[in-house]
Amino acid sequence: MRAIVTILAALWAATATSSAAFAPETSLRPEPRPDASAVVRASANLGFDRWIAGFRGRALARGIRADVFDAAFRGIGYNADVIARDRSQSEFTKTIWDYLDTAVSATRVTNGRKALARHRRVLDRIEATYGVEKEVVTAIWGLESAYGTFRGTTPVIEALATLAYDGRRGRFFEGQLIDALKIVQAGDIPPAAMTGSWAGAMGHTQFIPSSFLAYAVDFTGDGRRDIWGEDPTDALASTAAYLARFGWTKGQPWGVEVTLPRGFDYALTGERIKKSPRDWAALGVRDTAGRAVPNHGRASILVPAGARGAAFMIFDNFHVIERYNTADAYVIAVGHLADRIAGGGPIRADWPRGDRALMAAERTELQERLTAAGFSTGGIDGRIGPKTIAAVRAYQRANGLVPDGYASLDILKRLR
Ligand SMILES: [Ca+2]
Repeated sequence: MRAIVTILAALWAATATSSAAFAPETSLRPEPRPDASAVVRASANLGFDRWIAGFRGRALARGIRADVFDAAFRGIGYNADVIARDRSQSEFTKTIWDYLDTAVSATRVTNGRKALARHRRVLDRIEATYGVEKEVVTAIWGLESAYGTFRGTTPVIEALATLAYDGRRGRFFEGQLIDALKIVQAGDIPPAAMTGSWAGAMGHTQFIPSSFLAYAVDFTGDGRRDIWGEDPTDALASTAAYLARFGWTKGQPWGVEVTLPRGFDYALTGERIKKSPRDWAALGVRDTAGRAVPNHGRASILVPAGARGAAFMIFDNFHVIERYNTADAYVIAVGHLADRIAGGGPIRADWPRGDRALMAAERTELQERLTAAGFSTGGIDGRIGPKTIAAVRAYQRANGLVPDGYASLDILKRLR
């Protein structure tokens, strides 16, 4: 269990590397291939070379063979481009509707249906083996690499070594670097072919090294777990294995768009409150066709943009997708893209499109002002997480507002 928690923390850290708040745009990893002229060439760096010499001893002590280490580090240099990307924290966070417009665009839906058709046989076998629907696996593939189009071209050993040396989150990246060397040592991939995002997420479905070691599978049966090459089979099976490991329930939706009745008590929204679909139906919650939602197990009501946006009844599978990336917007995008690939329609409700996202300084200010007003956000980190949402909700309730937990600019202005 401890191992799993560590891996999860590592995965979250990697997916959240450049996110200030929920910044799910970073989940559309990896970035487009950089223009060759813009690539900052690895530069000689004396301190970096000294660090490698010290790290070599630590890696060998962890069981990496000297010949494997030396081959992997041949030609490796300090990669300034990686650090530049690590430093470029996005000032703006996308609203969920802007994010979904990109993540579940008509093009991504069309390409997803084509990709599924092209790989249907292997996706059927993966679904039969791991019990994860092929549309869900395909949707994650679509968000992580645009169905294999953008798998990342950064040399992973060099990127992780640079990040480990840089030290902002050095311990985490040194651990990932050791795991990357273990993957090379196991013979899954030659070091020069081990490419990925600037933060070390690799292949079709963007596994970081620790997740690869724990969950990647050889589905083709050739003795190598190849998530990097043209053939996506091992990567797609590895994603299904990952979701299965975290408790995916086949046949259960991730969530269902619902309508809430006039006068609905928004204090009942949020992931902490779970009821059976039958109990929700008794409170007037219906699907968009006006029917009670079938019983897929206990569920919560999520209103990611407050009372003026779409509402979803979410089931346990929602939390399984969270293991890939904890941002609600990411999970909704994966689930909704899967539904669309399967032939479903768009989200029916409107979003409060006149609102803009809070900037980083505003998110921090919101937390400071809520805390000062007696509604603790459990710390000031600029991230709108469950504690900040709960604080917003408590503030709204105390001030006679709809307690939907939506951290909007209106709330910040009221607090000022
Ligand atoms: Ca294989």
